[in-house]
Amino acid sequence: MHRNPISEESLTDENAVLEGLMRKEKYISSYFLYDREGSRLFQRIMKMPEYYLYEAEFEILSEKGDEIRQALPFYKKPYKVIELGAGDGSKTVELLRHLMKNESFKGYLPIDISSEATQELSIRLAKEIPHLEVNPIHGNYDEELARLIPPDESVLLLFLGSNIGNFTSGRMRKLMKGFGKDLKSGDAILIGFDLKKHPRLIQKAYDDVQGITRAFNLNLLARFNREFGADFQSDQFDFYSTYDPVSGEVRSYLVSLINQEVHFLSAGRKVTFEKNELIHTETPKKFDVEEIEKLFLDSGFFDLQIWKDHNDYYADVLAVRR
Ligand code: AVJ
Repeated sequence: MHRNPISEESLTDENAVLEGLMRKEKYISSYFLYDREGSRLFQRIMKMPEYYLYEAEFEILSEKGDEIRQALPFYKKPYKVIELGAGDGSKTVELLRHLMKNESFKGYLPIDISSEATQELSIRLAKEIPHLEVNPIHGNYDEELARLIPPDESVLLLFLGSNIGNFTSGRMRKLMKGFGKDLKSGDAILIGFDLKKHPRLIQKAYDDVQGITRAFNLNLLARFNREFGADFQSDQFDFYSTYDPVSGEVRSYLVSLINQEVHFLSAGRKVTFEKNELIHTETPKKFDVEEIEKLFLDSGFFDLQIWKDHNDYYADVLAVRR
């Protein structure tokens, strides 16, 4: 069983969920969104026209991938690429293709909590970049990272897809400091950030008319029914998402439509919901460039280089560990 990276350390998954649902402001970690069904729904989200993030980062990695390669601080020293939360890696393939132009690029280690996603990725890579050495790891990145850093090779750490935006500011800082601790001096990190933009564009990306994002969030309840023997009735919950352009935070919720009790059979526990009570599920954050620079400099990284898509919707930022 993996540990939940967002909630209290060392709780089992079920206890972490229950702990969040017993709070005054109910909460489910976004970590639980990515079971098999959730990962499938997230792949559909990435293909929606409203979800601009995917295309924007795809554009950067395919069109600027060669500049990124040339900006790496490794010269001719051998290095490996470790990717956190790789998912199906369909954008990363674009960057890896550019990196293959140097013999010093020695291999790719994608880490993800979805084993289906990393499996799909291995198959794709075997076909598309047959000479690349790929070593997929199924697990939690905060546990795996330190273990995976090779002592005698440099590392390019990838944290793409704006995954960093789903951490609260305190945890984001901790995470960045953790990267700084795990990486060696001279290693590099490339992080994808979604940028602040017209609020309506962001609102639509996280509350699509087709209802795929809604299904993605409601899948949490179905998952708990499947895995923990809970008895959530999905049709008694709604989905609501809102964007605050000042803080840059999207906040997504499930809303209880009635007064109701939900039982977690295996744990023998009960959770009560009042009509209109919320469960907070996600807080994807949008950044401005000043905030991004501060985040890196405060966590021991320097030599920042920023690439954006042609709309200025999204940024991939490269930095070197001091
Ligand atoms: C996978 C966390 C980057 O925040 O954009 C997409 C998840 N949630 N639509 C994001 C998500 C709703 C996504 N991340």
